[in-house]
Amino acid sequence: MKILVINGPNLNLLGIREPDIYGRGTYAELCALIGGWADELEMNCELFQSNHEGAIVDAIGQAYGVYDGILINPAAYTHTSIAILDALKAVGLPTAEVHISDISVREEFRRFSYVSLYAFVTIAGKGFDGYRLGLEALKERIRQK
Ligand code: CA2
Repeated sequence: MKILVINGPNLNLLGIREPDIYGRGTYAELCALIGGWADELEMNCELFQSNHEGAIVDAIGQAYGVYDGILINPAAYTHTSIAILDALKAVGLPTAEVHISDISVREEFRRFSYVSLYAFVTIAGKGFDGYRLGLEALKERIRQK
């Protein structure tokens, strides 16, 4: 089972600011955790991070026929990007959305997610553990197909 894990803008900067919201872990630590969880779950995960909307759209488009599912934290593009939503719809892969913080209790502009209009599950507010929960949900969903 091959999963593309996509992290959006500024997640490469995790750990340097706002530890009360995002924790103290760095992006490198998050990647190592995802790698360990993927091994435990016997899933093959590839990690992709970009600060550019078009690069994320391209990565989703290129996932077609290569991956069985997508785990995505679109970061700020969550709340703005119809292009990412359309790319996900176009490739039609099972997609789990994850947010480190609980976007439902933060500023008003973070409460709406375009990606959640396509994702079969949205996990928010569980910190880095949300990525493990997202992988588990994807495994179950892809198994049932
Ligand atoms: O909670 C999440 O995972 C978010 O997707 C994170 C985004 C934010 O725009 C979304 O509303 C919720 C922000 C990602 C990175 O933000 C940083 C902030 C300070 C220091 C390092 C990264």
